[in-house]
Amino acid sequence: MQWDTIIFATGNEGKLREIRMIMEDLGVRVQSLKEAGITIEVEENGTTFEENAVMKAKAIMELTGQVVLADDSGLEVDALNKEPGVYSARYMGYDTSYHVKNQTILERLEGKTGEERSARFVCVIAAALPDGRVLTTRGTMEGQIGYEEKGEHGFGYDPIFYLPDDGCYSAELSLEQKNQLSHRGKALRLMKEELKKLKEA
Ligand code: ITT
Repeated sequence: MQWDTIIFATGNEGKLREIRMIMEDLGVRVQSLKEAGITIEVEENGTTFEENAVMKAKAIMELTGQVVLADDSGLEVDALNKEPGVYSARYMGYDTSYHVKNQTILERLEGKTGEERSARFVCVIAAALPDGRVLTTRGTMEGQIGYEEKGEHGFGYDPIFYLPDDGCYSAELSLEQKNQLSHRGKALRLMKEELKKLKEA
């Protein structure tokens, strides 16, 4: 199996920054879809993070014959029946700004306090190998929806995601700090261990 380059099947620049930092020491070149010259959009019509991550990774593996990783992730807000969940990127439409999406979630939680605002980020990483094997790993980051938007780092829903144990919002964390704590950091580190074992086998 070719291990010099793997493709990470995402078009999300925020995810890519985090992924590249964590995968740095794997000894493999991590290529984005753009760098691999791939412009197709994979339809994400699954109902779970696992289904969508596997769908994305397999579609690009079948196109390229290379080892392909994909991330499907989102925000689950308990008081909103775990919305936006797998629809996090599509919530209120792809083209709606995150400022508007974030303000809407804050408004929908008006009157709720403390634990009633519990939420989590979920990330599933899928690996599709050219021999047909598929692996998945999952990571979560527990927290609460804050009362305002705060912080300049990260992307998406980070400005409204409050971490009670750390006393700050996810968008206030540096890239290094977020990778230590985040759903994506956890899922990627687990996947990195799986890939190391496969590479050495
Ligand atoms: P790709 O499918 O191309 O990877 P996408 O942005 O469409 O990119 P998803 O379908 O997995 O990705 O949707 C994930 C959405 O969940 C993402 O767009 C954010 O709105 C939200 N999200 C996931 N991880 C996040 C994080 O670490 N911080 C903030 N928001 C996050």
